Amino acid sequence: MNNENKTNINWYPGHMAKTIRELKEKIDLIDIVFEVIDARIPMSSKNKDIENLIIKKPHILIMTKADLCDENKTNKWKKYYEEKGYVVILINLLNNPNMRLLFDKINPLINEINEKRRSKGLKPRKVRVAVLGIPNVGKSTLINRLVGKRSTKVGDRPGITKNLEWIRINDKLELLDTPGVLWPKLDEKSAYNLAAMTAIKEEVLNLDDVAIYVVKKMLSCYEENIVKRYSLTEKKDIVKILDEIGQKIGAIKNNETDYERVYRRIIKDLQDGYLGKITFDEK
Ligand SMILES: Nc1nc2c(ncn2[C@@H]2O[C@H](COP(=O)(O)OP(=O)(O)OP(=O)(O)O)[C@@H](O)[C@H]2O)c(=O)[nH]1
Ligand SMILES: [Mg+2]
Repeated sequence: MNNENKTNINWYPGHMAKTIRELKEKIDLIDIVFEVIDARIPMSSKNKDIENLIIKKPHILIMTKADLCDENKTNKWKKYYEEKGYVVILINLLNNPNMRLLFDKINPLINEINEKRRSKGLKPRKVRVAVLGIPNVGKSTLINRLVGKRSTKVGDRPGITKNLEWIRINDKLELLDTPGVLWPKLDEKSAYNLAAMTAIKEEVLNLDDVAIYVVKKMLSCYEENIVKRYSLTEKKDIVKILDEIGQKIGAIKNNETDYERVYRRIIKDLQDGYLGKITFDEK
């Protein structure tokens, strides 16, 4: 374990800066914004650079991955954002999501925009919605759900969408799919939360740091879940805990714990929901 090499997680490749630049250029073309965040990290997954860019646009805050979050905690965040004036939707985009919920919120905005055009003597036109957010939160999945078929690429890694892409939804609506963007200097807590929830490319991470962060966070907030998952008897000494997990999952090499496998399993279990429904941002 290279604990002395403390992670200074940062992932702000050129395409993210380029996306922000292109969005700034296009912002006047955009009528409405869907800001997509991860319900498990409602604060860490909200990008201030995006917030600043869209401050004057009507927008809807969409919290995805509702199936994986701790509803109790996430609902507090939902309420917090609602009190700040946001229209918020908490949604599970897998398993037949009810997109009516979203259309019910967009339709009044569409009507309002067309009404404004009409009052200026302009013809109604397709309303343009930009779907923005950090990597891997489900922006493209959301668009596919709205179109009703797979029209843009999705994947369980960050950085799947590479370019801005307009997608027609119906006669009234057009959506802009965008690559996920982070911001240049991540604070440590957000960085670990983002890393744990796969918003950051694996290649730039020290998996040991991320996995240990997850274990500690689980022990402090969801002790029962992690103890049960790996039949832990140890709850304090991190090396002993990792050894116990190694034993439990059979990650043993030459009679020693295969830590690399242990780290990967912990992170994967978290992401796949095997550590229970969790929310890592505290409200
Ligand atoms: N469990 C769960 N998984 C989801 C949900 N929404 C999206 N996903 C998964 O999250 C992963 C990322 O989805 P994408 O739609 O590619 O995410 P994106 O925001 O477009 O990502 P980038 O293009 O990389 O910025 C995929 O594996 C989806 O199946 C959800 O509500 N619940
Ligand atoms: Mg995408």
